[in-house]
Amino acid sequence: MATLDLLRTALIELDEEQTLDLTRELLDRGEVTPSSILNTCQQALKVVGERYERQEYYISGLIMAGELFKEVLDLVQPSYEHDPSERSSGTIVLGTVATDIHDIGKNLFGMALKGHGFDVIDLGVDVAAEEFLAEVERSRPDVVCLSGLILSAFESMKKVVALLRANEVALGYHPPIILGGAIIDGRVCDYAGADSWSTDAMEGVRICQDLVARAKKGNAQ
Ligand code: B12
Repeated sequence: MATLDLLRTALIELDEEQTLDLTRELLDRGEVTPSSILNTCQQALKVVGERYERQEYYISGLIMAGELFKEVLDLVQPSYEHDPSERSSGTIVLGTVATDIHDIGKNLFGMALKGHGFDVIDLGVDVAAEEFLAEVERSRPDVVCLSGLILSAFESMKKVVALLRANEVALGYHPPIILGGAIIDGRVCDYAGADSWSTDAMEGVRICQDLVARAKKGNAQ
């Protein structure tokens, strides 16, 4: 019988057939939530990353793990869809910062935001600070979300924050900026000068909801 533990092992071992069969079975049985399936896969990818670091897996292992996660995401996605007739929770500009091409976590976070009623403008990967600024000028989002998984992303995040902050007067408001991605923590957040951070998509959604609620309260006063 399928369990989250078996799914974790199948993904760590890069066994495509097992991973997809177990995901389908878990979804069909409905005893675990779609989020717990994705959390399990996120943990498995962390282990794949550690094996890559120890040179037990090559780059092909990272690629395979990434592709497998995307296939799992395709199976899980329908459970996340939002009723388009509901009012928007706010607008988010999202992107993976310059020099970084990791997008699985960004896409997953984007999907979770949409599932909670946010309009998401996804700028893609390897996004320059200037592109973030241009989009913020255009769409005036409630929150700007930066994703990054490699060390060079820290510098890119810092650049985005500095550029947006330097243009606040012209923009006429202070767009909150939050960071996310496997290797982000409080120190990176402080270094970049961002407002908040998370390594968990659902917590990221809650942070966006809080920021939007706070801004609304501020405007009402
Ligand atoms: C898959 C993978 C790849 C794939 C990416 C495929 C793709 N389309 O994304 C490929 C093979 C392309 C790749 C390439 C590289 N990778 Co890579 N990769 C990984 C791996 C195994 C998994 C990443 C992943 O998708 N995780 C699953 C997702 C769901 O997790 P997540 O991204 O953290 O996202 C979650 C949260 O963080 C959050 N979230 C994400 N974004 C945001 C944003 C906001 C605002 C918020 C609030 C939340 C949020 O939501 C998600 C769900 O909860 C990680 C290992 C790891 N620990 O993560 C290494 C890892 C990130 N890679 C690493 C490296 C070194 C590389 C390469 C440099 C390898 C090389 N020699 O070429 C290149 C870099 C290329 C580049 N310029 O970007 C290192 C980085 C180490 C470091 N300190 O810099 C890691 C940590 C592996 C390791 N332990 O060594 N990689």
